[in-house]
Amino acid sequence: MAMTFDSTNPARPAEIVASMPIHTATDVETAVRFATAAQRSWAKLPVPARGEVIATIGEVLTRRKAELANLVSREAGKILVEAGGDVQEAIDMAHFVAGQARNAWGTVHPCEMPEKFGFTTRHPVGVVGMITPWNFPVAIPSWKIFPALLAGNGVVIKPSEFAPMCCEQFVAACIEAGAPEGLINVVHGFGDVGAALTVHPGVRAISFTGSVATGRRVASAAMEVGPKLVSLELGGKNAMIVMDDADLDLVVDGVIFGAFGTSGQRCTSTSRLVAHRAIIDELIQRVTSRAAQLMVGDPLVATTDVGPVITSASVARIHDMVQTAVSEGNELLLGGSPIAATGCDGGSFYAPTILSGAHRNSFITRNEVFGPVLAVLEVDSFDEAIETANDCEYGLSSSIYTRDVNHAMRALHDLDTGIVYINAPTIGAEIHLPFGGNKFTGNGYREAGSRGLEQFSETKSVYIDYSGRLQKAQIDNRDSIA
Ligand code: UN1
Repeated sequence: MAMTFDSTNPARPAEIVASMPIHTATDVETAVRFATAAQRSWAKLPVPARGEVIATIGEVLTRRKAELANLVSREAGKILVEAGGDVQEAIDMAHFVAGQARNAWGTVHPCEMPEKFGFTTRHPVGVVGMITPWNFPVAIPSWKIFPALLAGNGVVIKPSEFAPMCCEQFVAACIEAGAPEGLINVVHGFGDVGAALTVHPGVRAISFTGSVATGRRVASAAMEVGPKLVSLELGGKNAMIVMDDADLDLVVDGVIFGAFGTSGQRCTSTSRLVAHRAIIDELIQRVTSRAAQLMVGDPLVATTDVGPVITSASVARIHDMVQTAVSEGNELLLGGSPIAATGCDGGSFYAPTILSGAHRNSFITRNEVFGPVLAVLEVDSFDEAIETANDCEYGLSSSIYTRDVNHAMRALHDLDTGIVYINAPTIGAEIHLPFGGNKFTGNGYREAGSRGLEQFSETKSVYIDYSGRLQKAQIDNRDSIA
């Protein structure tokens, strides 16, 4: 009998959402064997035929959207509308990737020699290992699994132990839609299962989304036994700049959604509010009074604005970080403590929190909180705002609110992040644009969009010479060596 672990509802931890097996290295071995065998015939299917299976997965997800959203809400603690958005992202991704199946699969190039041309094409990498977080427990697996399947790969995925059932059900939908037996395998458990997957010689590529610390371990372990293709999607410390000409009504809506949506647990969450001195007092007053009205509570209740954070350990970590900020002299304007919610015994709730007086080197400015905590920084000018936003180890998302087109254009050029928003908060990326970031946020890959296939396929460059003679590039078409 396999050992098991429970995933629980973060709003009501007494409610067990699922009981899952704790897999072992032997189970990982079996999963890789299944994926390897299934991948061989899957890769023989024409790409549009693979795309049709993905399109059908989109239909199954659409039909099961409400049920899956309910599960996301119960297992990951997202309020229902956001849980629906999580599932919708996977549906959108299915449509997009299915469409890619009938799109260009490479590029054609003229050659420097006559009667010769070149083109590129994509090939599967084989079996892809995936390690995914709990905060987008349906969307993130879809960003990885659909392009990996389209590219002709087999999959072994290890979801977070905090939302294993969401992944299990997502994969069940893929199988219901016609993904072949053994092609997508889920392994459950803790860090050692992810580690076994990472170093398995049958796994050619590893796609990881999570913390910088774990990402570093995954990458070095994979390279130790590799080389392997390793793509990392790590943290963020995303800044929203508010200039003195901004539409403050729009800003307030944006900050509230960006900082406290998903209880601040998106890697794109707005966690630094970089505000111009001329408007900072009014902005702080308006954001604080709006945040004070947010309904924190059961994510299944339609009137709830902010659900729980994922675990009681998260509550403790967030609280510790807020206390460090306060001890450094940052002023606590709102929140700053764990709270209880009606009907949610033992739920892991943290009050929406706003700290002012932070500066560039403050603890709260430099460290990712992953909770409903916003730090406000004051700046005097556009240049200082950009420098402040960029003074950060991470480079995922950023935003600027301004009505000055020159400032907007300069900001989108100068902000050192993979995603930039103008007059919108730092969250809310759409799946047909590349997603990912600079600096410590990743290692250069992008997920989703046109680049989503890159991490799951090998590019092959092909030269066809129909001249009937040996043609030496760089030599025959030159008169001399000079
Ligand atoms: C994440 O936080 O890990 O852009 C992903 C967004 C979402 C995805 C976030 N579409 O906020």
